[in-house]
Amino acid sequence: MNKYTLLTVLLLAPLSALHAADAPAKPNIIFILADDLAQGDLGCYGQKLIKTPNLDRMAAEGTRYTQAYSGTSVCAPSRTSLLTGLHMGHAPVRSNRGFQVENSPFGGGELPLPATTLTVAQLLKQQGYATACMGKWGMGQFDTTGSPLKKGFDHFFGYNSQVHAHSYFPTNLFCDDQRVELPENANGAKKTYAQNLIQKDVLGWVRRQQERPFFLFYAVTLPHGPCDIDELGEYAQRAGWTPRQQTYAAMVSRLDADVGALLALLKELKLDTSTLVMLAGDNGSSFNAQSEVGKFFDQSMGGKLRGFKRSMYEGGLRQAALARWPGVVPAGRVSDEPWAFWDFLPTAAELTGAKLPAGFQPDGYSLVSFLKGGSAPKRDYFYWELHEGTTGSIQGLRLGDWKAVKNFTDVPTELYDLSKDSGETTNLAAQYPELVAKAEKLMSSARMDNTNFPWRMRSEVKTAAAKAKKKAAGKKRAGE
Ligand SMILES: [Ca+2]
Repeated sequence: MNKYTLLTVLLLAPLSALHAADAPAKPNIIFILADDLAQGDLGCYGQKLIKTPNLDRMAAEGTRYTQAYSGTSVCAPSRTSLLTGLHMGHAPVRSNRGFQVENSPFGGGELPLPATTLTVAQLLKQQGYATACMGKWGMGQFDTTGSPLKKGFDHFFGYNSQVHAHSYFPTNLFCDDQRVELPENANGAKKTYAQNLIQKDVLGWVRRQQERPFFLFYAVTLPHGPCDIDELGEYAQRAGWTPRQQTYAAMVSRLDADVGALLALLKELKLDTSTLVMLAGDNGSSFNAQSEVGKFFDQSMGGKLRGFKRSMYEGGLRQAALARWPGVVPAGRVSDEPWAFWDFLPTAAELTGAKLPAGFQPDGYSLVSFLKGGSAPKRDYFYWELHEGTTGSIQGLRLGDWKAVKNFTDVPTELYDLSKDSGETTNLAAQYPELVAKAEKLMSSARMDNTNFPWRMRSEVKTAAAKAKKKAAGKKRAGE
């Protein structure tokens, strides 16, 4: 062995030893984000009709959280919060918003993350991690500052744009920033189910990560609409179920099976004791609790959670959330303590010894001690906002067990006691005006204005929507 070979061996030794050690200095980190999953969809949260054996086992082998909160109640801002450590008062993306670069070869996308916004992937890349995002991105096309490849990910596979992800049988996906053509799906043919390709890419990528610790952000599109799948499996036999109910159940069970295969791969590669795997929904269900899907699968969990996607009530914000890391995260623990997506970046920083840049203050707190079996970090409040075309601007704030919701309608700020009323049925605002005043003050001080997201009353949004509809109808008539 010459001195250069020896030097190479010495340099590589600590890296190759990482996977073999029981308590690695730099564990692998996987965050699986399921799109529009309702907390009650999983067997481990009480679901009786949809089978989720792998996720139920993941919960039994790890910890299940009953009060984990998303960044907000729709996709792009919720993901932004997860990746940036910022809550909605400071996040650069606060709604789903289309964004089109003129003459872009990639087509439309969403409002991009700014160049100056730090992501957890950038932080971990600086720590020597291999990084990948598979599934759905939605935070900037490849020719914008928000490209996943500019936000710390070495590799991307799937849908960049949320709108593109509204097809499960698309005619193309993206591998990094290169189009992967799927001509077999042209003209509405349903030959290749995108999730199958995405899952294959995930498993292949993990298998190739033998030299360095890795961070995988697996942003699964399941079970987001449209209800569509290649195989109904056992649900094809369910008498009395509607096609939509069969399909939705099959999509949740596919999510379960695909996560199961990933966990099995970690075991096969002897990586499961050196890998933290977290899973959560990105926002509440897409379905109203009284709908064909919401009611049939009891997504409100017997009225325990009010509201769904696009709402500031618990059903829009509280997620199914699991963590598994054998030997580190306690097995079989169920925690009712609250935490939120903006805690993920500080958690990853502590786990890997990453130093946050000077001047950067995340809104979240590290969950490392909590994950290991301790208490959740103490904090003054949780804060959410959202600016969607259908809802106008809305705000939510949790203060201890109190929850304030401000819908910017003619109904003033609502107040609920989550310790007795997780279903937010009884508005106690009139009885506790001092608490309402405190919550309103915090809703103001927790946030900074962002010119991309001006406040809009729900009534303004409705008037604008009605005008746009009238104009569109007029154009249609004129064209006929
Ligand atoms: Ca979503």
